[in-house]
Amino acid sequence: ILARGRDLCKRNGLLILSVLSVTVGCLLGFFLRTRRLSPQEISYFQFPGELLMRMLKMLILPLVVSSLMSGLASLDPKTSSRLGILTIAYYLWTTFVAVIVGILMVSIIHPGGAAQKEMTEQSGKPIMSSADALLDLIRNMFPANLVEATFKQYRTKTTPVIKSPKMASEESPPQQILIYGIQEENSSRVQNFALDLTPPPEVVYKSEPDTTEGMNVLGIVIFSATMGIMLGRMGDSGTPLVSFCQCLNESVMKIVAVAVWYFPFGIVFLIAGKILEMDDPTAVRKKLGFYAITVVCGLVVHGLFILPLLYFFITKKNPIVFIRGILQALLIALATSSSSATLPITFKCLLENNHIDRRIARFVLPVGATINMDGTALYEAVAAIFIAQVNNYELDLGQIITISITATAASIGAAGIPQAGLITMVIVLTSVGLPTDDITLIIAVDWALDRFRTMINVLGDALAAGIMAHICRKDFAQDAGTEKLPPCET
Ligand code: DAS
Repeated sequence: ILARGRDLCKRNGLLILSVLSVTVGCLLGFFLRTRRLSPQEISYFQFPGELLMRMLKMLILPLVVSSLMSGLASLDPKTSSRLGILTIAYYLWTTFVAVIVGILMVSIIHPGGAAQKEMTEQSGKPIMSSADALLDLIRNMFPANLVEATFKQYRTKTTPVIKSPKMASEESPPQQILIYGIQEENSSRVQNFALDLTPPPEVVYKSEPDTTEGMNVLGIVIFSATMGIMLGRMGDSGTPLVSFCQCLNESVMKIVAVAVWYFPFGIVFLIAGKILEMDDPTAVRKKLGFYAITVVCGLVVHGLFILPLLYFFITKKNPIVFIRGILQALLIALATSSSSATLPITFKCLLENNHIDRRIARFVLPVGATINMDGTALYEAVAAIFIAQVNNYELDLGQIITISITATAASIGAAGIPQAGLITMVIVLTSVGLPTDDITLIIAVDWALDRFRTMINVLGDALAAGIMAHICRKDFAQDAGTEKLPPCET
């Protein structure tokens, strides 16, 4: 028994540690809430968790660029275009299915009834038109400066864009919904908008710019994928750069193998620190209980039934074994609520536990972490219809179809960072004329639901890699594991 126990710990030590760290983090967080720590003490307590997030973010740029460029370059043009078309088609299809699941769930459970509010008047005007918001998403796919757009500390200025009149009343000061936008120097254009809701008055009038960390990996993916395909066509003359990317990718994965032993420690403080910050759970339970249940039910149906069944029918393999292999990545997704930050671990799990061909993983995962967000798409559809229900606003079939399309598009444009889905939700709401400031209704539980939808996002990417590896297995059989460059294409 000792030998078996030792073997189990050796094989799954990290996974066991991570499960324990999530549990300890939750217990510690709720215990410390009773101690009423000061904001300063909370910020010190959150430091180890902040280090974990920074370690993961530090690895994303080199990992995504090296994976895509070396992965695509080592595929012959026919295989890379076939893999690309199949992957994108699969991603769009599963994202749309997720939206349909969400719409069905929210229509059946009808959580908006419990949170009904008197419909006084159409509150607040849309923060920005859906056309502007969609243009902003497309604009961000082509950042002027790739590295800056990916990891710059966004200098933001508080830009009071909307006062929600229904909240302003005599006894309470006018609250504001602010758009923390990226204002380019000397221009009024708000780019890469993010929502920050009703901070206490003293924050609203803070003069110096606030800073929020941002990440827009989409630009990297487009650049790296294009470069990878170009390199693949250059044959031997592209060897130096491809070899550099292969070495870079290997070294990043070795850093991950070392850093990953810090993660359980960081997860404890990341989760506990978040619990210390959250609103009073009882205050949100009655209004948002059914809403949270609807989202979780939708995520479970899509993530634990539809996606695994799709994997089983296509590959004829046991999805449970596959999912067990990526449990570590799912836990990191739960702890960080960032699918981009989880990417290094998703790679590690797929290559080491599920033995997916690295050339498949190097393409499918980075693209998936940026444009394939089933959990987010489902969530945005549910949230939009929930807000319509709360406002007693009857959506017709055309609006439901609009929601399913815009939720799919918004999830593609959402970055793999915490609460990105809340930000792009503006597009879905404005596309059907719903009041955008009603996002305040769901903000209280968004940080928790974000973790679960991020898990489904990561699960969807990983299963996609497994499915693509099965579909393209013949293309890779002859030179499995090697990464020789295809002959130069004249
Ligand atoms: N947290 C996002 C992610 O990393 C998902 C979301 O915000 O909806 O996938």
